[in-house]
Amino acid sequence: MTATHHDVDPAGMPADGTTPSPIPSDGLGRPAVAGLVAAAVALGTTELVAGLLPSAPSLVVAIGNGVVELGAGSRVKEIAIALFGTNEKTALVIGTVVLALAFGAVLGVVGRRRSVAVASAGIGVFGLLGVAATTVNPLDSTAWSLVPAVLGVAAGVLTLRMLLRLDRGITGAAAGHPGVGRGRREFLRIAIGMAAVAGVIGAFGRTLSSRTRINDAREEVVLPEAVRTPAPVDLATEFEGIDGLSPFFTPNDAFYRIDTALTPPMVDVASWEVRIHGMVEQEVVLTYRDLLDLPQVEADVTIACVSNEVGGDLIGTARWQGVRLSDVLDMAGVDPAADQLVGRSVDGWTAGFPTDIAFDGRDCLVALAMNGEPLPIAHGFPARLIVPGLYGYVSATKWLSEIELTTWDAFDGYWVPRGWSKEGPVKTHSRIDVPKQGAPLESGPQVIAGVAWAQQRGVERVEVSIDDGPWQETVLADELNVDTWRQWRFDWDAGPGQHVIRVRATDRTGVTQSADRVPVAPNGAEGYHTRAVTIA
Ligand SMILES: Nc1nc2c(c(=O)[nH]1)N[C@H]1C(S)=C(S)[C@@H](COP(=O)(O)O)O[C@H]1N2
Ligand SMILES: [Mo]
Repeated sequence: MTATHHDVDPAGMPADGTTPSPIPSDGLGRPAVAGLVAAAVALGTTELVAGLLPSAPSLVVAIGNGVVELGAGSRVKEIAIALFGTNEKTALVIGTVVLALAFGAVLGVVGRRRSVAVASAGIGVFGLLGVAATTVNPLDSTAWSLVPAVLGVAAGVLTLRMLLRLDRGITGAAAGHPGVGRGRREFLRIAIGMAAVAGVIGAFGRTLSSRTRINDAREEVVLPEAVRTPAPVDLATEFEGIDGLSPFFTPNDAFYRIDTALTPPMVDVASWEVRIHGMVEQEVVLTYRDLLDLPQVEADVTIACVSNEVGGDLIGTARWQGVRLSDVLDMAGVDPAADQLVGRSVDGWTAGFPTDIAFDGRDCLVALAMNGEPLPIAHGFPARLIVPGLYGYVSATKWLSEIELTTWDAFDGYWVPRGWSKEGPVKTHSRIDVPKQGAPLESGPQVIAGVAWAQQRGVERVEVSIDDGPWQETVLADELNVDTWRQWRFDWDAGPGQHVIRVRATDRTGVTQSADRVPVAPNGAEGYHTRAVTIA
């Protein structure tokens, strides 16, 4: 076995186990690693606990802020900005973590050379420092900070003791003993494993707390008054009592969600902006505040997914509020040659549609609110596009970060190269909501009801056919506008036996939806929705 400097302790004593030494040690590397890992576990635990408890502040952030507030502040901040650009918050967090880990390494050595109790107390002091730092920011709860502090210190102390015990076992064994090599490898394995776990739980805790912060910011938004759409026609009470029929407005928590995001992007409105650029006279950058301060309009629009199967539920109606897309485009001055408008999200998803659509009078919005509340995070907070008449995949960019004016040929949105049509107008369609498929029913009067949509054209007529019989006209709820679906109902005198109900819609251009089944790709399903029911 070749001797390395690790085999000799700093006092120059050979650690061959034969020389009596008050502190047998083959170096301070492992104790330092033990302390560093213990500090990482302590920090990871505090961040996890702070993330899980909405009222518990992050001790790392609190210490970072505390350092800035206390005297040396401006200088620290200057250095941080010089080193990390304007993102001094991140710099403070990184700085605090690095210092804490270094302090942990020192404590590891202290624990090895002097006493574990002293080192444990050191970890405790660091926890107290974190608690003390929360008093600097009036928004941090010092009482709640005790929970992550106590649990973090406990986890750190346990880790330190465990790793130092392992180290003592290794150095206690005779050098050159085959068990020593194995012990060293095991120590490293455990130390690296624990550090990795600490990193993962810490990062997870940070994600959880940023989620809480962004939810809080969203809840604090005060929506400005919007120009009301004409008072909605009395949406026929005769449709309200139909059990199982889709309500005219889809509640936000029941609204379908489709996107490529694994978890919805968490956008911090304090730093978020949307940039209107490309083929424009001047680039325009708008903050969330700017958008809230622009004239607000409301529009009731049914949006649908191109992937909605016949009879599917990837469709919903909401009252959207926001800024007219044409208003923000006019601020930038669109080059007449820019015949494609591309929306890009904070996570890089894109959707493009003809620029003309934004100016043809339909209610295209940079939407900020959905059914009277700021956009839910899953539906695009802080802002998304809403374009009546187009499927979402070519238009409805959520978590909007850019509006780029370009040409039709210069760019294809996210789904286009993946086999979906470049243009995505919504097809005229209808769905049966009640009775449910296979529902056991009594013979006698039954209500058949559902929804039909033909955004931009309007629904003219909905018909049902029972058991391949003649098409019979249904009763339609009043039309709110051409961009929202219409509920329909049909009173049926049901006789016993098996029955098949079919539905079809005709739009105001006179086009009746096609009977031929086509799949959702490349531009939306076609075919009649049918329901099989059994009447007792
Ligand atoms: N950023 C982003 N926006 C997106 C998508 C996406 O994947 N990412 N999907 C689109 C699709 S395919 C549809 S159908 C609608 C769905 O909007 P919703 O989830 O609010 O119902 O969002 C659109 N906007
Ligand atoms: Mo979609």
